[in-house]
Amino acid sequence: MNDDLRSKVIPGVVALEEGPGGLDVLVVTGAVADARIFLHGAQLSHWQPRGAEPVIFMSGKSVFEVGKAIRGGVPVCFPWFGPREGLPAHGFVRNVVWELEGVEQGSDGSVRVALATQSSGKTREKWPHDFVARLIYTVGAKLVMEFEVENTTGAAFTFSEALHTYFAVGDARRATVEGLDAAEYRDFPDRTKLLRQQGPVVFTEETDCVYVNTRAACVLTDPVMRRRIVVEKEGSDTTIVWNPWIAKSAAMADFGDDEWPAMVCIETGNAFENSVTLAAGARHKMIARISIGKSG
Ligand code: TA6
Repeated sequence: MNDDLRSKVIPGVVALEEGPGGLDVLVVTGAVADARIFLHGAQLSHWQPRGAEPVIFMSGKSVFEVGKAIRGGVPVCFPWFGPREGLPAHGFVRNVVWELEGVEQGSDGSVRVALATQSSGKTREKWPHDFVARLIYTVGAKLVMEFEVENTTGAAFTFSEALHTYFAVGDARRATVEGLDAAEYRDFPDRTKLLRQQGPVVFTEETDCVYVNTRAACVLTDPVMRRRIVVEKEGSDTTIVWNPWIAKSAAMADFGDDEWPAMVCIETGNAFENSVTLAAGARHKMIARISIGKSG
């Protein structure tokens, strides 16, 4: 660990450790919650409020290699959401090591962790714009994720984004997601088709829905773990709900064939018609606030 990083840890609260695949991991042991955050992709892989079960799902088959996405946790999708011909799906910032900008303790026992990444000659080959991306996690009784993009070029650019959060559930087949009733969504694989959600989202098959023009909070109810996970957001007009189900799970090498019942993704983003056009020198911030409660 270099001295610069060493100066950014808090003994007994935030440690920098060598994680799987030799990737640097920030281990947060806060007064009110624990978390783990890879510098690779600035990807949180664990959040556990004191006295609760872990809230975030990680695949047991994930690879841990710079240049490859970690499967689970909160992948950061930028500067595009979804596939792009000849380019990495969900953009490239989840595949690079971010800078640790700093850590600090809050008066409420929370721990804030600030990370950043920016454009380079290599990124410009994939996306011809200059930017700084910053991600601040507040690890507390709630998990707050603030993702900010700054346009450091001399002209406007348009991007799409998502905090692609994998939630741990007892059984996706019994889970429901409320908050999207009547919202329009782009289905999969035909994303040109706009449908309208009726009632809660339930999981009876592969589910890959991009809900557009919605700023609603979502509530994931998990009767097996007897908990509710609430996802509130700001600066986000798109919510994506995903469960790969059986066939897609079997097709993903970095995801266990039998892992799909244990997770539901509720992703906070701006994509498709909600993509963001950012003026030169401007900044855009998207915030997701995750909290848990008892249910049933
Ligand atoms: O958020 C849903 C989705 O876009 C799905 O289509 C699926 O591809 C998922 O993301 C995971 O993408 P990844 O590139 O991480 O395998």
